[in-house]
Amino acid sequence: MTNKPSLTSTWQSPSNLAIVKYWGKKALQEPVNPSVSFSLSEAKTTTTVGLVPRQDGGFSFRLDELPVPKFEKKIETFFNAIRARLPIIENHFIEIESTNTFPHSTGIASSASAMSALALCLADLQQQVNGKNDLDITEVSSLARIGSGSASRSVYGNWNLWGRMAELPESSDFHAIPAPVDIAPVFRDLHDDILIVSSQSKPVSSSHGHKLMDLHPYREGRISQARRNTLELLKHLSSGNFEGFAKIAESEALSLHGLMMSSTPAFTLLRPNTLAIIEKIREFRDNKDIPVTFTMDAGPNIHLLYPKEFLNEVSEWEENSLKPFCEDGRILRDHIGKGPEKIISTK
Ligand code: 2P0
Repeated sequence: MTNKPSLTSTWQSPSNLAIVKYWGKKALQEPVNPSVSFSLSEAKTTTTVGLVPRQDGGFSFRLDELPVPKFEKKIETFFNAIRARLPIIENHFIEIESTNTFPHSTGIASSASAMSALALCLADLQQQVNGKNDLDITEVSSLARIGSGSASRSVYGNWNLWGRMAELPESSDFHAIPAPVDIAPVFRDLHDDILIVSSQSKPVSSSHGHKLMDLHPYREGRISQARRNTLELLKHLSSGNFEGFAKIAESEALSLHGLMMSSTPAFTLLRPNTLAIIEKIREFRDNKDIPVTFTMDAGPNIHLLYPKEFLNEVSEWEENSLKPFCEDGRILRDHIGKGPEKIISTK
């Protein structure tokens, strides 16, 4: 910290991977459809926020000790939207320092881990200033959502749901909730190997992609599809049906990219090697009796998903058959995680 803060808070928060995808928004970053995700274990952001008493507010942000103008803009918009809910923003200078455990542009949603870590620090500091020490995690999820929609799902570990469904009374457009079903053992320690097809920055941001859903010709169909898939996915997560899970995961990933390719203007994030890997996965599954499936985020990289017990067989196949399609042979290995953690300084 460059200034001398009167209070600090440090949180480590994970990224998450959606199986049913959030794509399109309304009002203040509310989703047009529900989404279901799991939190990762290795891909995390650690953020320290320091409060320096100052009447005219303001903030600074550094990621890995460097300023990032693109993210500063996002934080400024976030602060303007949450000012009324967090009075500390008005009368303090907010110093933010973050580090990521994963490299940029590798298909891991850095805004989900970054904005959830920031929301946790801010909510924690507001409680400290108020003389309290408990956190209302629903409120934190709602704050994180305003920073970045997918961040609402990162304030919990394991499986989560964001978006209102009449059939699920606890669900909300304002904040995520833990998936309202018992998760079968096969889905409790799912592995996610991220096959890096390209680490180049995306030509179209997710925020812009969301906007293109406003007038998308398939909008209504997409909303119904996501609702159906959410209810089905929850059933599969609870019954342990991997085949059903795989069908939804792949259909959601391909539908997301189909929506991008049928937007006006259209854009394509898939690369030839993305499709080559998908073919290899289908071939492997047809020939072996091993449950593997895939999803994609808004990018060209493939997330290969499989239960922990198949780690050895899958790793060997990956090395031989999938690595050649990855940029510099890069594969990042991750799995389902337990959610955010407060870091207590021992200094
Ligand atoms: C998701 N994605 O559900 C979907 C699937 C990407 C593909 O949420 O504008 O970074 O900050 O709310 O959350 C990426 O969008 O967008 C995203 P903002 P966000 O994870």
